[in-house]
Amino acid sequence: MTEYATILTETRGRVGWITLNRPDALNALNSQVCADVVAAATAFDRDPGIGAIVVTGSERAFAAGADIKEMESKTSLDMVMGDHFGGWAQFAAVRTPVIAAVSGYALGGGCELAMMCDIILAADTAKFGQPEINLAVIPGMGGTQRLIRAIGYYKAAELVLTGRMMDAAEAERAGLVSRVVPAAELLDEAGKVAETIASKSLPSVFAAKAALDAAMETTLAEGLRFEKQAFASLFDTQDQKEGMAAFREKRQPDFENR
Ligand code: CO8
Repeated sequence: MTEYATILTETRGRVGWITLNRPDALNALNSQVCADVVAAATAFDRDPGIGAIVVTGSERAFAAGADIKEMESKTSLDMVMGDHFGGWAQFAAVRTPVIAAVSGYALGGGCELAMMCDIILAADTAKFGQPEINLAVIPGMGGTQRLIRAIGYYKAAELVLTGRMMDAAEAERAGLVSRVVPAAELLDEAGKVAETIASKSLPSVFAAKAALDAAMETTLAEGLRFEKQAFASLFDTQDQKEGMAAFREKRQPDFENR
């Protein structure tokens, strides 16, 4: 298993785990974190033995944002040429479902990283926000776009324009998090969700994620066209035959691709 400077990685069964590991900086996302997370997620994504990925942080912080100290002296040209935007876009594009297990602060880039994932499980201690406005900047890793799609314009606008944080309960009511669990159970729950996904047939999981992604990015008509095609394409897989035969024969399916 590759060693990374700012994250820990582990494979448990068919689940790849990425743990942000900059405790002194509340897991602030610097360029090394970006490179490490992208490399680890890409490696898991290319491994047919992996069916789901969990990204988590520490009890105190999922991630308290992009690294302010690293960004402070940068020019706009530095920001563009540094290509962190491209790196994070690569993370958002992995085919394998990613579960964010969020405990403590998920602020700025931390909230945006969680929103690049497919499922957000929050500990009851989690706090979400886009406080960039307090630094005289704005969200830069998707916050203005993904937050609106998740919780609607008016709530997103209030958070982005005031920098206010939401606790886990408010985030769940708003639709930002999939589920809130007691902090002590967060990692177990994330593991269970990931194992459940990883037990399915991989081509259908990839197709489902791609169709869900399409819904975030395109019109209803385009999305429906995409879904119809993806649905039909799965009927050429052995796993579809096995899944439907197993239903008819009242047994568990034994998928080839998992
Ligand atoms: N960057 C760098 N260091 C950080 C960050 C950060 N985002 N957050 C915390 N730290 C460091 C602190 O400086 C401190 O270090 P030190 O002990 O050396 O002084 C250590 O972590 C602990 O932090 P605090 O002492 O502040 O802990 P508190 O419990 O008092 O406060 C908070 C916790 C409320 C989370 C506070 O740390 C805070 O407000 N952090 C900043 C939150 C923030 O503004 N985040 C947004 C950053 S901007 C951003 O994310 C832009 C995203 C788009 C980037 C696009 C690039 C591609």
